[in-house]
Amino acid sequence: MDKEYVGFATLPNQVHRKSVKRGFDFTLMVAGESGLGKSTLIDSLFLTDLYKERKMLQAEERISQTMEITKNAVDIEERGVKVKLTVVDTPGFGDAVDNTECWKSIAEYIDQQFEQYFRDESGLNRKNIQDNRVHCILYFISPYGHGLRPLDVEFMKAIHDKVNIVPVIAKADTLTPSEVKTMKQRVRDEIEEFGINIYQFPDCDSDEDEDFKQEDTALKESIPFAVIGSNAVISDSKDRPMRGRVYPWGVVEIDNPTHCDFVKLRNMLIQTHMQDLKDVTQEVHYENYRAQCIQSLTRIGAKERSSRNKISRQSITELSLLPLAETEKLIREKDEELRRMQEMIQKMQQQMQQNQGEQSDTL
Ligand SMILES: Nc1nc2c(ncn2[C@@H]2O[C@H](COP(=O)(O)OP(=O)(O)OP(=O)(O)O)[C@@H](O)[C@H]2O)c(=O)[nH]1
Ligand SMILES: [Mg+2]
Repeated sequence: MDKEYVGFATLPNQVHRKSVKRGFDFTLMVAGESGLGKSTLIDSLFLTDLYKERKMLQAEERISQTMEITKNAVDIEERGVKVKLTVVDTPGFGDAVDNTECWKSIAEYIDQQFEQYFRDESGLNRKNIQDNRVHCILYFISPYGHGLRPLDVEFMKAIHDKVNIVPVIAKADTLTPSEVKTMKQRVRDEIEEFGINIYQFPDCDSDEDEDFKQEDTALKESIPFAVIGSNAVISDSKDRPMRGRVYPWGVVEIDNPTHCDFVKLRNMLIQTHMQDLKDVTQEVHYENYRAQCIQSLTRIGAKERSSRNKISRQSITELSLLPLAETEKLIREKDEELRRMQEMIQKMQQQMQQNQGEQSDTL
């Protein structure tokens, strides 16, 4: 694999065209138990780009424990398509009895990005919005358990209405191929059993060619992706550098498709499914958020009118959506929008009457 760039050469033409003008914003987040290799994997997936200034690591370098939510962004341009890729790393859950705080801060982060987008969208500069919404979250599942742990279920359910969840089995090098297979099946069954909504890969068109269909089926059957991360660069038999893990009994190559699903995951994220992940974020997750927001605002608006501009601070805090000034601003903007629409309708009606008048004159 070419390590010099994150390849967009294979982006479908349609997506290509759509994105040329305004560029692409894509945000990927990782979450899961501490020590499962989240930081290592994103480093492996996007290292060259995320740490461009830094030289490629020659020897294994320790990645320290992630202590807070960290954002890393990189601008990529290929064949005229600009992509701003943001990777959000999060601290893993620990052994604490109550780990709710961990996933709360992640859920809050996702909501904050929606809130920001909602404000920008209602603002004056709506043409140049920077999209920081989280388009995909890789959820790391421990390879040491017998499937999902209660915390995994709790976490995924807490965020499954907000973001596209793509589950991955961490440190797949610690499992044999048949163990990986069993584990994948179990996780898939449990996801269904517990009613967790993970990202649904879209069906491929029936008129696609056979190769494409087969690839698509293989991709769907790989879920949850078994991944291996490494920040060590080793040499292969032809002395070419590659990422891998060295064991007394052999070498694990992370971008060898027979060793793990690393390449599948990478291609899925940055090539084949990036647009769909963005579409689902916009059409499902963000629309949900927006509908809730507008509903709450309408309620506040009604209250405001009925109490003659006296909004009680308490009612707003109860809804705890936006600061007071923001809320008022949004209500004003919505009122203004309504007024404009009414004006437009009036004008159209006038014009129609005029037209009718002219027609009957000519008859
Ligand atoms: N065997 C194996 N070890 C891995 C793999 N990925 C990472 N590790 C090792 O696991 C340890 C923890 O990796 P990190 O990437 O820091 O894990 P993390 O999930 O970011 O942990 P937190 O930041 O605490 O949430 C490191 O010693 C890594 O070298 C893997 O795929 N297989
Ligand atoms: Mg980490």
